[in-house]
Amino acid sequence: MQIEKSQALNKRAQRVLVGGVNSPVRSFRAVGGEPRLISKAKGPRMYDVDGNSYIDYVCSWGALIMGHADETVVKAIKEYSTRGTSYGASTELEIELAETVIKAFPSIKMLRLVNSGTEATMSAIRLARGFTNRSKILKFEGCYHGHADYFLAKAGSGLATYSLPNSAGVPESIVKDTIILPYNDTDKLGETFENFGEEIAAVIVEPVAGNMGVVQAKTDFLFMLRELTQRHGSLLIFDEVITGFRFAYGGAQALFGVTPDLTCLGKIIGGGLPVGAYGGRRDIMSKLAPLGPVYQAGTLSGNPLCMAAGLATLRQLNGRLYADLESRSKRLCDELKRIAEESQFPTVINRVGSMWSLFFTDKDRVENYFDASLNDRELYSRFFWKMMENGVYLPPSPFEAMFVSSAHDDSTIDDTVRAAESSFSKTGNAK
Ligand code: HOZ
Repeated sequence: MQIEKSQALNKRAQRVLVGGVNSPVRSFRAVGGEPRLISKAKGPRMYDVDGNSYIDYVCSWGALIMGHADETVVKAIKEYSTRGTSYGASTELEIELAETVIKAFPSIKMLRLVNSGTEATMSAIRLARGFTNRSKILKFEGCYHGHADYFLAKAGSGLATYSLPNSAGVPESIVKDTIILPYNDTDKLGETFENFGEEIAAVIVEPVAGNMGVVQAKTDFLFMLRELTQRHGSLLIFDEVITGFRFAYGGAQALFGVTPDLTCLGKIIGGGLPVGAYGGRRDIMSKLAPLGPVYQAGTLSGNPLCMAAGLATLRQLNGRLYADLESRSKRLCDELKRIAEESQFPTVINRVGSMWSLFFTDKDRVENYFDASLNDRELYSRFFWKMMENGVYLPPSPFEAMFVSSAHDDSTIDDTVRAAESSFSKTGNAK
């Protein structure tokens, strides 16, 4: 595989970008070796600057449910861009996107659009604190809610990837109000609410965690969260930045039948352009400026190109598309499990719809961050590089989710299975 151009660009990047990247996981440090610089992508495939082609299971970290450069999305961006790229004033597109989201998520009565998932979650916390007049928030180990200071403790994604329990630069005084519990642990949850229930402004949770690999919340855990928050006057915030529109039109809350007070969205609703959103109960959202005293604003919020790309994506989602995503993702994961077993690699594959991950572990199940952290990183790295050599691009970290898009057709899945067969056979011994 030729990689000279990527290597040269990496050298250039190291001089001007921190670690050569603009987001740590992209540096490939977790898997060793050098990142490939991407020059274009179409459908399920990405192409690097040296012309190598990869079937992509990162899909812009879940944003690209229609695959790369989807024709409808590209057309919408092209068409709208001739009318201007940003006004700092409202447009009809923002209303349309909000209406579309509200129709899909019955728990959301009003929405605020922002520019990223991080902005959505940090603003939702401010709003929850403003609404309840309480300070404490509760989050779960291995869940990642973006990089606002008070979330950066025992978080997933890049912190898990680089084994950072928390981030430097976050004063103790800021995280003192963050309570952290193990995911899916109903006993600890009950105890915590008994002790601090009246002080907790909000519980924030990924209903399917996608930042310690994919780990699904148990239904009784989610129901308990709903019951306890209601009883103690705390708000329940679902971080559906990854799961929103991923496996059902109404997100994970539709799948599990649990209704949060606030929901955070991002990724898919921007069709691959930078977007975030938070919304929920009308009485809570009405506390936000200009209606209420909780402040949050943004120059590029509701940017028309992002709205156009998001709407062009959401309009294509339907039951048929989700059914296809489910069956192709299931076939892929079943085949990977079979190959791993035949090759005598102990693995757990967690999958919810079209998001999934592969843990190299002796355990039977991966249900929380502790289980996920037992993933054999060295084995993952070896497998990752064999898959790269065989033309499949997996996340360069064992703690990130993998995504199937509607562009991953049956033949793409077949190609991936063949690549996995060859990769497992060359990954060496499990131990
Ligand atoms: N935190 C992102 C995935 N969960 C990574 C974003 C990126 O590196 O592009």
